[in-house]
Amino acid sequence: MNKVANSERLHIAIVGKRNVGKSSLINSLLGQDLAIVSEVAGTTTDPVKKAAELLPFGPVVIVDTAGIDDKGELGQKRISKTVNALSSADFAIVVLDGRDRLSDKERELFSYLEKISIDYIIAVNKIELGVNPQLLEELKEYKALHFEISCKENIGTDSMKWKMISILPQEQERTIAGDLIGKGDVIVLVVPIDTGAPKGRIILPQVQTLRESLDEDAISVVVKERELRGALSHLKVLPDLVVTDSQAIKSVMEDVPEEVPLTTFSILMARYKGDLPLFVEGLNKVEELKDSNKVLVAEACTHHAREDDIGTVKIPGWLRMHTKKDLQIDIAHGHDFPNDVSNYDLIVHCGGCMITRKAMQSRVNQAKMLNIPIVNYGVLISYMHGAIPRTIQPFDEAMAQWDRMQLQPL
Ligand SMILES: Nc1nc2c(ncn2[C@@H]2O[C@H](COP(=O)(O)OP(=O)(O)OP(=O)(O)O)[C@@H](O)[C@H]2O)c(=O)[nH]1
Ligand code: SF4
Ligand SMILES: [Mg+2]
Repeated sequence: MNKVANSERLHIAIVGKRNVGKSSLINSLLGQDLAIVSEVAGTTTDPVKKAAELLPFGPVVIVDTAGIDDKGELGQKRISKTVNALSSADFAIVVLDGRDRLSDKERELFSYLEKISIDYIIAVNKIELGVNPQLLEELKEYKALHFEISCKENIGTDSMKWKMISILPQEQERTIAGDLIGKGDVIVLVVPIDTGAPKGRIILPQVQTLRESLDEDAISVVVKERELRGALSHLKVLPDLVVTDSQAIKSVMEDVPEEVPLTTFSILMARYKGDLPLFVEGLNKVEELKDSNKVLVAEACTHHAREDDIGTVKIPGWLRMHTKKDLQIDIAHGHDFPNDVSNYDLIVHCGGCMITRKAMQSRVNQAKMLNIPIVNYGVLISYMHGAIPRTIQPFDEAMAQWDRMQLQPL
């Protein structure tokens, strides 16, 4: 089975006013009737993600969205969900009705896409019913390529698809841990199977690290924390790298000899999707928190909310115990990341394994732009357990950041 995780696929959002043919375009691009099409304006109400093979490009997620001209209070909520979906997209197709002129909503949409640096193309649809020459004139103001198509009559959709594939952003090949691993290295992965572990499987960062270790022709040993000591004593050599779940860091640190590089899956994630030196810098703020300061604990999916209490209980508990301050702590799950985080003093974000790098980066950039310190669970948990700087030692930039700070290991 060749299944690429959704968070690793390029996300293409299809946006535009109601009834312009967004869902029809998805069906045309994928050559299948996947999205619901109807003449009723407002058929698509929530962003709908479809994992698909966009041939010959490869695996993508196509995000169908509600019209940007939806009306009323509910309409506003739908529009804000569309805007949210756009912030995690890598590319967008704006669909227009060829008979109309450009509306203010569509102009705002172009400005927004340019502001958040998302490349897009424009699909002028329904051309078999006619094309408004003024619309084509108005589109000349914009740099984005436009294509005149008809989803209904299958005109121009194929050539648009080919051109789009040639300009889709190519994600730089990134590794979660591959650059730390050499051929023949011995890599030990510590994977606790506790109440937080999903039934019958292991979580994405662990799978990705194991896969990259295999790709690098390393020798991979996977154990629970209780078996770690036994595994290390059976090995004839010291491991070249140990990676553990953050929550087991205290006992793992005691079991792994000082000279062995040790890090956590969540710190690997911080580097892979977020910004590890920035998260290390965020630890400064933990020491400066004052009574009634506001902290946002953000989880990118609802996994932990269901499976354990890391974000709701443990992180708030550790923060309050460590700072001895009366903190105001808000928790955001899934897509509920606030549009405006300007009134927070610190953001503590989860590893973000289930969202795209783009989505994680957009949250990190929001914090950066507003000068709000941000850490991730892995960096914070390691720090709280006295494992920083040890767990960031393999990463030069993060270590350089730590060395610039006045903090001491706890
Ligand atoms: N004539 C013509 N009709 C089209 C074309 N593409 C889509 N339609 C029709 O336009 C209507 C709306 O199509 P959808 O694909 O549901 O449009 P949408 O933008 O997803 O609409 P909402 O989800 O309601 O925002 C349907 O009746 C389609 O059959 C086209 O190229 N030509
Ligand atoms: S995205 Fe965040 S909350 Fe969801 S499983 Fe990954 S680390 Fe946990
Ligand atoms: Mg639709």
